Amino acid sequence: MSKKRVLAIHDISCFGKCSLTVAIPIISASGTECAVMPTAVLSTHTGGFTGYTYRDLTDDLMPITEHWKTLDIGFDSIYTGFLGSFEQIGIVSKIIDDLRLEDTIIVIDPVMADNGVLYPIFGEDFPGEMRKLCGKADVILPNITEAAMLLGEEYVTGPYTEEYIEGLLKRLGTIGAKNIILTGVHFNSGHLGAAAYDVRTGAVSYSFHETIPGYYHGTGDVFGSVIVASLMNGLDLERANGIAVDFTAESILRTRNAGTDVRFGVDFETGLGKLIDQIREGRE
Ligand code: PXL
Repeated sequence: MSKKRVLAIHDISCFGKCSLTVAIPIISASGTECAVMPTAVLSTHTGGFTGYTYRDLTDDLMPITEHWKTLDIGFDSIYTGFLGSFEQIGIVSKIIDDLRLEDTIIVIDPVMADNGVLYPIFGEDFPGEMRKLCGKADVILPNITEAAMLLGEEYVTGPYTEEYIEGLLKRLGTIGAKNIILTGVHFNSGHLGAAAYDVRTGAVSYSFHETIPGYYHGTGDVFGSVIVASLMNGLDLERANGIAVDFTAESILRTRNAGTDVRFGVDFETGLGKLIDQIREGRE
C-alpha cells in the first residue's frame, strides 16, 4: 500500500490533549503522514477551563490553501474537527472543494455539543451550517447530541433502544454523508460504544466496551483520529469502529486509574503500540 497523507483541520489547544495534539501523534504513529491546518490556537480547550486565550486563525486558512495549490500535493483524507467560528464552516467547505482529489476520503467530526448542550462559544445557527458541511462527507462522526442538533431534533437521554438509534442513523443518512459513526450509543448502563452505518447498503454494526464512569475531555478526537488512521490503513468502517471504541475506552481507563484531572485529556500514548499492532492485524 502506498504511503498515505491526511490533512487534519482542527484547533491547537496547547494544553489538554485534544484536536491536533491528539490527531497528529495517532495518525503519524499509524504510518500515515499528518499535515495540519490549525483553525485557532487556544491555551487550553474550552471544556472545564476558564480564562483560556483564543487566537482565531480564520484569515490564515485560504492563504494556506492558495499556497498549497502552487505545490504538487494531494491528500488521501481530509479530517475536520473543532472549527473556531461559524464563518470557518463555509471556508472549510471551500477548502475541501479546492483540495480534494477524486479518491480523497472526507471525514467530518461536527464538534459542537455534548450532553444535550451546544458549546457556549457557538451560536444557535452553528448546527444548521455544520449540517451543510456534513453533506460533503464520506464519514461523519457525531455524538448523540450533535446528531440531534444536525437534525433539528430534541436531545434524548439514554439508555436508548435499537429502534431509536437506527431511526436516528436513517434520518442522518438524508444529510448527504455516505457513512455515519454515531458515538455515545448505550442500550444499558454497563456498556457504551458506537454504531457504524453505511447509508448506501443500510448496514448497521455496533461496537461496545464496558462503561467507565466520568466525563473525560478530548475523547471524541482520540476516537476520530483512530478512525482516520484505520481507514488510511485500508480497514473497513466496522473494523475501524471496533478498534476506535477499544482504544478510546482503554485510554480513559488508564486515565481514571491514574486519578488524572479529567480536563487534562486521556492517556492515549501508552496504547499506541497496541493500536499499531491491531491496525496491522486488521489489514492482514
Ligand atoms: O475535543 C473537542 C474540542 C476541541 N477543541 C476545543 C474544544 C473542544 C471541546 O470542548 O474546546 C478548543
